[in-house]
Amino acid sequence: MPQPHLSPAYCEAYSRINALVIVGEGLADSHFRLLASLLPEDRDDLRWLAAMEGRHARDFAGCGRELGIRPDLPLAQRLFAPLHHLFREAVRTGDRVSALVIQCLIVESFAVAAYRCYQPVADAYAAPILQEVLDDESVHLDYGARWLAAWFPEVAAPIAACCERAVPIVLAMLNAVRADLTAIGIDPAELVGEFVGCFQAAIEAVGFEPRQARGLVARLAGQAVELAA
Ligand code: PL3
Ligand code: FE2
Ligand code: FE2
Repeated sequence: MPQPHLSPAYCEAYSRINALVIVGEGLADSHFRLLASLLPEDRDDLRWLAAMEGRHARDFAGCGRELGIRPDLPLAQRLFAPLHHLFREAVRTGDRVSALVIQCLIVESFAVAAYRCYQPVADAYAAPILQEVLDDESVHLDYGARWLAAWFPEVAAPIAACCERAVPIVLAMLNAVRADLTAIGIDPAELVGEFVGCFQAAIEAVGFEPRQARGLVARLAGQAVELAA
């Protein structure tokens, strides 16, 4: 049996996707540290979450090494830059709601969706790592959802405004790596569907009515489809 995981096309695509995951996890580490400075009352918890992200970055780097692949880190940094800048802007202006929405609701939903879609096609080394990481990501999502829910409905409008800016960025990132996702066995449309479902559930957990949540998410996802067309 040929080893589909090690064909040259697979390895090339994997070097870009693996880099995206390593950079995304590394940024999540730095974002939770910045959140710790923004929310001093939760500082220790947030530093703990940051340390989990640092571990994820190292574990995924190990997955690439295991396959003998060098991750394309500069490309991944370029792809993550717009989202990272939006997060930095929120921190700079002391906008705790936007910082939590970007990292805990949007980035973590992105991570959960990506890892769920990768699970069925993951190699034997990555599979157990993915399961552990998935459990951690739901803790990160939960932290943000609980914090925001405590301030709902006061924070409803700022949450929606932040989503308008940040969700299209994530969908554009996914679009930029469509071909690579397909090459490693992930259907990009399924990944977008998984992201939409996960993100909508997060928005509902914060306090939006299911109908409102569906409307917001459908509008943002629709814009991205137009963008791609
Ligand atoms: C939050 O803890 C980390 C955020 C990382 C987001 C990475 C998204 C990567 C998108 C496509 C990845 C497909 C899955 C491959 C897994 C090795
Ligand atoms: Fe993570
Ligand atoms: Fe996370």
